[in-house]
Amino acid sequence: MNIIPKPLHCVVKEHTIKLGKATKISGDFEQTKKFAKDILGNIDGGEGSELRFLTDEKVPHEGYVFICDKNSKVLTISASGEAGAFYGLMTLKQLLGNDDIIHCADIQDSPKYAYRGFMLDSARHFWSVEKIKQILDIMANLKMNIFHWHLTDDQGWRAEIKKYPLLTEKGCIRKDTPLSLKGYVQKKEPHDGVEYGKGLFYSQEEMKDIVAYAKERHIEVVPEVDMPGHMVAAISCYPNLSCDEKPAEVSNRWGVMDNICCCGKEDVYNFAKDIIDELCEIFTGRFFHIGGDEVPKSRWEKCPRCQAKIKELGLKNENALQGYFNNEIAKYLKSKGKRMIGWNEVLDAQDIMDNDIVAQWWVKRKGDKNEFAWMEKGGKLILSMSSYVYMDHPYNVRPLSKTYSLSAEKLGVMNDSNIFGMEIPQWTEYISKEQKLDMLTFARLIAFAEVCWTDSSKRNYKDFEGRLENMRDYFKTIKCNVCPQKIYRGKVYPKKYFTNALRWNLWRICPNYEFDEMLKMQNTQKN
Ligand code: TNX
Repeated sequence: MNIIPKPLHCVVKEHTIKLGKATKISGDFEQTKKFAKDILGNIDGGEGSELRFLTDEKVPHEGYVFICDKNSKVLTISASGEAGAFYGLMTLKQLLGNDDIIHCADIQDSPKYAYRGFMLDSARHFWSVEKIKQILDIMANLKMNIFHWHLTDDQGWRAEIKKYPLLTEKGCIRKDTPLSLKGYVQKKEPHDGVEYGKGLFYSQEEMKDIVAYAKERHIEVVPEVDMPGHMVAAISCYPNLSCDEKPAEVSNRWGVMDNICCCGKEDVYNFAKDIIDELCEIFTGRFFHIGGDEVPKSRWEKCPRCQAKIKELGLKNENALQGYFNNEIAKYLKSKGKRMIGWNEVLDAQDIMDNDIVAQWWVKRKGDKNEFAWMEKGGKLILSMSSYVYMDHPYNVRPLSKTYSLSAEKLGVMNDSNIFGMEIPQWTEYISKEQKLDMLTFARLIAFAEVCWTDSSKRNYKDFEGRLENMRDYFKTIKCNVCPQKIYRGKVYPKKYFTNALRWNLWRICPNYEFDEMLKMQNTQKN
């Protein structure tokens, strides 16, 4: 059966049912029935058939039971809630494909993980509201339910904050954009020489629109404001946020910046809380992501205010100061009914940290001691291991099969009870065009949807790839353009003497090489 993610149990039947405009849509789940009408409304015929939605409390949350009755031409989708009914409908949509007849199957389905996320970096490059809605449609089709929105970074601030208008007047603009990391260490990497970002931010109305659009599709939007590091864009507008208070420019370099917020200053805590106040009015979900990754402490070590704060609070060191900052923000978020998420570096101060924080595990460090200690205490993790899932890296280094092979066990986690779920991030340093975004996002998003929905014991890469190829045209109709098989298999520059180290280096000096290869392939196909 051409269904992705692969359902838990599926028994294929011999018979078919013809559905269409004339199909009677009956039963519960009003919101899902509206979507069903839209889907079937595009197809002629279907007389005498019925699509029936039923409430069944026994079906697990987000799960559904799908039954095709041969004689009565009734297709029943049962679920305990609207999300499950919607996912049953998404399965039906895939079974229809670009056809109007479905080959019947009895399906019982529910997800492995409750948190199935995709992250988009809108800070390095901006993506239109329309493009984001298109991605949300595709996510819904793949039964994914978290859209993590990376809205701020050193190279651009993209969320309108009424109290701090400079953030989107000045903080969204950088002088130019690096083209690669060639000569990076000597600070000589090439730039495009073109100013980027004027007016490229989301108004509060636009963000509300995205949240509502996602919600209708059972997707929760998790905003991220990366703090106290990755804050150069904000510091360039309000230099008093930094330790030395010196004027700064929105960064036009990639990587980790040592100019971070000064956690010895009340101003910084108040600024963070003001931002949270405005964004919590817009993002109505359960979570708020505060980043917390890549926070070099060199400035804090020399900053009299940071040192005074460490002394005053009796903290062990600079890591503990970040832990204190995290706790203050977590407490504030909790008072607003939100749970804080941070990248796994926040675990460096776990001895003093609120246990309710969720850590997103993207990078391996110090033998993973901190992450395992956190789980032992009952702390929750989201799995986003860069070596498996990062989408911005070339397939040549990380073929699709590698992403598909991810599981908690692979990371040494034998007890799943502290795994909140999984998320796949798309960072956009080198992605400025929608065509490249599609190429690097969709094949992996489709594979990943199966990784977080279907238990690893039921997954098989070859079988998955077969379904992906069978469904290529279907995905195209929902604007999900999957890159060529040769690309996602990582077969560009596959020569034996190309070690992985060489493949990385090639990407560092020429991050477009795989994309260029794809364009060439497409052009020769046309000829
Ligand atoms: C690391 S993942 C980062 C990002 C970069 C990404 C590039 C994480 C929490 N930090 O700032 O964009 O690598 O792959």
